[in-house]
Amino acid sequence: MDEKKTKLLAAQIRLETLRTIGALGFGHVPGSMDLADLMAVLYGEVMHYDPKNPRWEDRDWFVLSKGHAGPVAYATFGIMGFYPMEEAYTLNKPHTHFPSHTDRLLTPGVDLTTGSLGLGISTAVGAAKGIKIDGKDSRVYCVVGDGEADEGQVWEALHFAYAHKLDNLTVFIDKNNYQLDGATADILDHGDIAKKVEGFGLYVQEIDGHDVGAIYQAIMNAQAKKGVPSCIVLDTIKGKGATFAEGTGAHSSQPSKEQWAEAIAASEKAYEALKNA
Ligand SMILES: Cc1ncc(C[n+]2csc(CCOP(=O)(O)OP(=O)(O)O)c2C)c(N)n1
Ligand SMILES: [Mg+2]
Repeated sequence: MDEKKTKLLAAQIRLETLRTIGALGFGHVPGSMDLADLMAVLYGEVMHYDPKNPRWEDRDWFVLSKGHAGPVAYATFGIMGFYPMEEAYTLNKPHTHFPSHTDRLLTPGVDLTTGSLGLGISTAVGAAKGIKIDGKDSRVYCVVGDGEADEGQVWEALHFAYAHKLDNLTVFIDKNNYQLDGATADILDHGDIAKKVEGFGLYVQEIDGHDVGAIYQAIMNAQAKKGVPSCIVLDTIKGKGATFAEGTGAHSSQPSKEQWAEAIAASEKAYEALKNA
């Protein structure tokens, strides 16, 4: 894996995520920004896809079960050439193809519709099973939020994935320790979520979700594991790379014009610094 290139891509994804949500002025900045490193590894290094043919039959699938992070997917797809990046700056405006939550009928690159928490992983498991039935080699990558994991159907999906030996499925849990109303530990404590998933029979790894090298290695380990689905728990910082959100635990953001300008300028600077390094 080209670590320098991947870090640069992650910085570009963060910048375009901010520009996309910034064009509207408010939205799910924190839960989008913390996935930029994962998206850079997946779309820059790991996944097989064709931006000119998003429904290519042999593609790998990506399911953003925490669908409110749609903007980080739109930024990634725009950068990778699914559509001109500027199109995503119509986020959530009338007649847009970029709703705040991902919709497979509206946006090229979105494989399954999500937004109602718990739904995405259930359909991702179905996709992984379907791919097996069709005898294909494609893989399914699905991102679940740690708050989302309060939903019972997340655990039903894991149960099914284990029982059907879906080793073409990798589930990422974005463990940023916050959900809509506050800290996950205060709302409905999971305890050690990695151990919990392990108890369902999956092959589980827990890593720094902002370390692109570690993410890549964990995905390679997951791919090498035969007969069981995998889960990678990503330790992340909600809002990573957004000056007004990082470290606040906030779920959505409506910063002032000045705060937007400051955040985008800081993100541009971070991107340029990596580009010139
Ligand atoms: C079934 C369902 N219930 C409630 C919501 C409203 N909602 C949207 S995001 C969210 C919190 C999700 O927390 P988490 O999964 O930890 O997301 P992240 O921290 O990654 O943003 C809630 C309750 C929803 N989208 N779907
Ligand atoms: Mg969370």
